[in-house]
Formats: sequence, structure tokens, C-alpha cells
Amino acid sequence: MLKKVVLGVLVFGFAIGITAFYAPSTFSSPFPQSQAQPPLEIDQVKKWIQQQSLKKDHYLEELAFQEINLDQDEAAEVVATITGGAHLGTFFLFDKQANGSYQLISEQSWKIDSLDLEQPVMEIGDKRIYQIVHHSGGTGVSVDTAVLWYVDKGRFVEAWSGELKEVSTFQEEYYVKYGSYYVDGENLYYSTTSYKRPDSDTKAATVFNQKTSAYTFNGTIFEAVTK
Ligand SMILES: [Ca+2]
Repeated sequence: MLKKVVLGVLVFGFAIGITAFYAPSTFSSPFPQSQAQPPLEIDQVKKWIQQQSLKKDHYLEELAFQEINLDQDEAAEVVATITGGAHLGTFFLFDKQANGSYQLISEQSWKIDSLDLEQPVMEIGDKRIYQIVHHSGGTGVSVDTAVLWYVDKGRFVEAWSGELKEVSTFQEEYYVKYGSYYVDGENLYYSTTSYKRPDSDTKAATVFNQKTSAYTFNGTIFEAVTK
């Protein structure tokens, strides 16, 4: 069942880098593109979004995209992102259809600061599982969330998600939670530590709330393991 165990993945929310995802660039695909096929232009991707997205007010000036083969078929999928304001962004995934057209198979309200799809973070069976970290928040709240996902026969599957960092200030209380996950074969362990302190007091916290949960891959998603 388990074809390959990739090194355990340990991610800390503080390691979010700067944007490494520029438009319009095309990353190499393991499958050579046909000579007859012209390179994909950003205007084409904008047109697909305008035609297929249910939301009509996307800020397309900030669009970036890449063609990358994420699954087992030979065609490259197209991943596009819009990075808007501090907490706003969108992720799009297009899958090539048998007739050559591209179908929007996922649209998420994710602001992605740094997108690295060069390598999956793990492979289970024939599923190449990738990580995306997206940022959300609002007044006094900032959250980084990791999502593990894959493409399976033209379908986008979100296999797991967990917060890597949450920082908030509410009624003069400063709250921090930071999390990480570790993958061991088909099992995933997610640990968080949180603390709070008065917003005005920067003295180190000494009381922590720590929690670890286990998940196991059920063939489709990582499912919480209960005793
Ligand atoms: Ca593909």
C-alpha cells in the first residue's frame, strides 16, 4: 500500500517565507510539452477564471500561475493564485480535460505567501500529496494554516489541514498558538502549544496548553484516530 515513505515533515509556522511564486513562469514538467502546443499565456488563465469562477470580482492584476503535473496522468495541471490584501487571496486549480480544455476543479479563498509545488511532501500509494500554507485573519487575528491535498482523477482532495500559527489580541489579552505536524508512514501527528498573557506584559509565559492528536490515512483523507 505504502509505496514510498518520504522523510517526516516537520513544519513550524514561523518559517513562512516571502513570495516565491511569480507570474508568468512555467515550471518544468516531467512530461515534455508537445511542440505544437503554444506556451500558456496569462491572459488565457484570466479568461478561464472569468468564465468558470462563480466570483466575478477577482483582482486579476495580481494573478500568477504555473503549469505542473501534480498527479498520475500525463497532462500538466494549471495552478494559479491571486495575492490581494493582507489577508486576501485566491487559489485556483485547473485540470486538463480529454478534449483539451481546462476545467476549474478547485477554488479556495487562500492567501498563499509562498507556494512550493516542486516536490510532494509525501506519497501514499499513487497519491502525491502537496502542502499549501495559507494566511488568514482580520483585526487582531493572524492565522497560518497548512493544507495537505492532492489531485486524484481530476478531483481535488483536501486530505488534512491544521493551524501552524494563530496570534490574536482580544480585550487586552495576547494569545498565541503554534503547531506542527509529523508524518510517519500513513499516520500524521499534530501538536499544538498555546499560551496567553496580558497584551501589555511581554514577560515570558510559564503556563502552556499542549495537545497532540493522531490521524491516519483512510484511503482518501487523514482521519482523526480515536481511542
Ligand atoms: Ca496531471
